Amino acid sequence: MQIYIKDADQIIETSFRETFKQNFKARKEKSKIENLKDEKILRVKLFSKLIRDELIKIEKTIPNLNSLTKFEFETLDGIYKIGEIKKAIAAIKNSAIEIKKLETHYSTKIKKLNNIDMIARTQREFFGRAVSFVKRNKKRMAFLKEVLITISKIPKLKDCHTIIIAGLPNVGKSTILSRITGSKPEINNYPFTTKSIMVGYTKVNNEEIQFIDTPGLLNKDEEKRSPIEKIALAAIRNLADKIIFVVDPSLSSGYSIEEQKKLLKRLKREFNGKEFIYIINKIDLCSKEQIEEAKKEFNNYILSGFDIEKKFVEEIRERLIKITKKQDS
Ligand SMILES: Nc1nc2c(ncn2[C@@H]2O[C@H](COP(=O)(O)OP(=O)(O)OP(=O)(O)O)[C@@H](O)[C@H]2O)c(=O)[nH]1
Ligand SMILES: [Mg+2]
Repeated sequence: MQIYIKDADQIIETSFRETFKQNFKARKEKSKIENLKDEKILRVKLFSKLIRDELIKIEKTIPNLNSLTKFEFETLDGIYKIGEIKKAIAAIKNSAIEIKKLETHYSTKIKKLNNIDMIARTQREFFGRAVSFVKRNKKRMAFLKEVLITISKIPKLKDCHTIIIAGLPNVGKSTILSRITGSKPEINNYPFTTKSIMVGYTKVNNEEIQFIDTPGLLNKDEEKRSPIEKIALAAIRNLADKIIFVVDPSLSSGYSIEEQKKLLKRLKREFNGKEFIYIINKIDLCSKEQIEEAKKEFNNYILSGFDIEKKFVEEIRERLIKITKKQDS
């Protein structure tokens, strides 16, 4: 997406430059004053068109707000309020209409004049009024530019069955994502504020399931999250149907079961009422005792590890089939 939106001063400056660059050919059969009027009107029309084109371009650059995904809509609404964005676009569009009206009014006026000074003054008056319409939109243009930049940073999430992959760092979340989504998963790395969101897809029963790995975001304390991170999470919460919680009992990630349970407790609060699927990962690295302890803590678990990858994928797919069936009924 092209983010380039000119600001008000740039629009005014380039429109003036283009307007006066244009050559005007005087016609021999016309009087000096008639030629002068033609020239002034030509430049009024050109300036009006250049400015209106720029204003309309702003509206065209903003994606259609009615065709945003639920995730994009919620994220934008949370930060700016969709109503405010619509108002800004409408005001800019309206200014373009008003400038067109001014163009007609001043062209007609110039045509009727017979005094050189008056003709020049009337043209100047048009420029002044058109410029003031652009200047009036200065804040709105800056606002829409910011909205556009935010839109470009929102990961392209779909409105389909969505599962969040959560767990402490290094427990194997990304590995689980690629195990589930196949050998060549469509895994995208979106820069999202300071962190990134990874998205992968798989199909069961012809239905697409979207997996979101949100490294760092979920493990952060609420108060340490930036406003945009909070909004992103609110939107993800809204999209998520289930949460896969990855547990690593092997201690190789550097976290004890107790610490992992603490995160789970917080996520249960945060994703209140959502179903959790527990994956006990890295069992190839675990002692029997570690596996037994984890099994007791996390009911309805699925085991995962380098030595049982095929079995894991079969089990998780069975679970996913149940999920899609449940949601469709
Ligand atoms: N032995 C073993 N190692 C695993 C398994 N799954 C993942 N790992 C390793 O654990 C390390 C971390 O895996 P990742 O998938 O990157 O973990 P993550 O949770 O996505 O990590 P962050 O993105 O940093 O939070 C990597 O070196 C993986 O190869 C497993 O089942 N067995
Ligand atoms: Mg990862």
